[in-house]
Amino acid sequence: MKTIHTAAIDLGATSGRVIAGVYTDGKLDMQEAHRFPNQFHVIRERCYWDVPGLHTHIRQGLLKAKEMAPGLASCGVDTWAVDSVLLDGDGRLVFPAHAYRDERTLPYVDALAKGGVDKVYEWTGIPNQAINTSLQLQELLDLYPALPEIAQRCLLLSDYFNFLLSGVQENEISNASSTQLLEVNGTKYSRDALNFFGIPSKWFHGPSLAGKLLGKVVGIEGLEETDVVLVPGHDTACAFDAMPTDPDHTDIYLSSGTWSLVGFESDTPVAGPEAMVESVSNERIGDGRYRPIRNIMGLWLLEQTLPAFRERPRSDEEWEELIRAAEAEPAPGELIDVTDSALFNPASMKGAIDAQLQKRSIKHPESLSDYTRLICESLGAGHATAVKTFERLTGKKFDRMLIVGGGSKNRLLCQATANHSGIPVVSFSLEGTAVGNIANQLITLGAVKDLAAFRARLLGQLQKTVYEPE
Ligand code: LRH
Repeated sequence: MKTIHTAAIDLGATSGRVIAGVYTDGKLDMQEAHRFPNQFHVIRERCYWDVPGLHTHIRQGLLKAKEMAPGLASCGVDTWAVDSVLLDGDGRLVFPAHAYRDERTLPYVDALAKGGVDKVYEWTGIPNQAINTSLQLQELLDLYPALPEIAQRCLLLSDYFNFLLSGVQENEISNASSTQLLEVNGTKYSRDALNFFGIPSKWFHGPSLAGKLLGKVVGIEGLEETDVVLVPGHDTACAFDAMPTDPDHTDIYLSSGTWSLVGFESDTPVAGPEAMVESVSNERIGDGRYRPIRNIMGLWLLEQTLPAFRERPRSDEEWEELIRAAEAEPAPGELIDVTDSALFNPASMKGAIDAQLQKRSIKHPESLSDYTRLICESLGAGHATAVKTFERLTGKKFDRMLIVGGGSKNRLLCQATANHSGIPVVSFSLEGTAVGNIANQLITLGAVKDLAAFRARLLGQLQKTVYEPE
């Protein structure tokens, strides 16, 4: 059978990578072509992404992937959700890209909570969150009333990198659904939501379903024959596509990284006032179906606590040591409330955690292993609450939780999740986002029939660890 070479360009908020996929005889091998750190930069209290830097890394990564496999058939881009760029009529950037942790949207969250939130949820199925594209654009439009004359198009970051690679401007549906501007009962942008936020409808087109060829790579010498595939632009959509779900089970999924995204696949949204109160986000799969999720703060809490400790781990061995020490700590009696907005982007995460505990008259931990135990245990409880909420709202019963992403390698987190939720947790130690990205390329190229076929093959190939509730 023919070997097919693809490259997943997978950008996360704290690191990016270009992964080369080698697909032969139904078996997928993945090799890292390029990995680089990513972070937002703060200039005069505003948070921005280094978009030109990311573009340079994408080009370098693709060239390395091409060196590894001269017959590179295709590439695809996925990124974190919600952040966007505005382009003028020539495709030129109107603003640097703002990052979603910028507090500029907080007054807009309050304003929406005071008026309109129910309507907006009814139209879009997306809850009121500071990160939403809707509020980010509303803030810019308030500051710059002439913006609609200058900006002709809004692309989420995955769409923008697709444009740089292929010359084609498309809004892809999975990332479009994170904007709070897509209608929940259809696949078009919601006129009501666009009008409500005062956002020009010309800024968004389509959106397109994932799974189409955008064209050949332009502007990178040597890649003229490589196709750019429109994969699900949202990294979480790709991660969920990679879940090697067993059709005999009723599985709930957790994509565990900077964020913990707990949810499942569905033909219908989880809508209504109760879903709104529970912050259910009706995001979309690349094929237009639903992926109701709850967005929990995730390992960001631990990543941001580390800098407060000189002994923070810097290698795999040191991480292993830290997790072992944290496992040996007694289970904490009281947990952190992981939904506390004070943990969203504090100057010091340790300080913010301590302040939360102090408010509740709880003594804060001392050592890094204590904090690690507390954070993992609290996240486990957060994951369990999300499972129970979905069971209550849908009448479903989930038998197992499948985990992919960085957190799937964290035994403490997986065990805490199993203990709190009372169901087995199955960890695949998988770079889910890159796998899902490549799966979508293979399906679009016609090498794999569909997602079900891909998952069945992947399942046969993977090692899994099962954490039973204790
Ligand atoms: C994870 C993620 C998540 C979003 C957040 C902005 O990377 O895409 O699904 O909610 O970033």
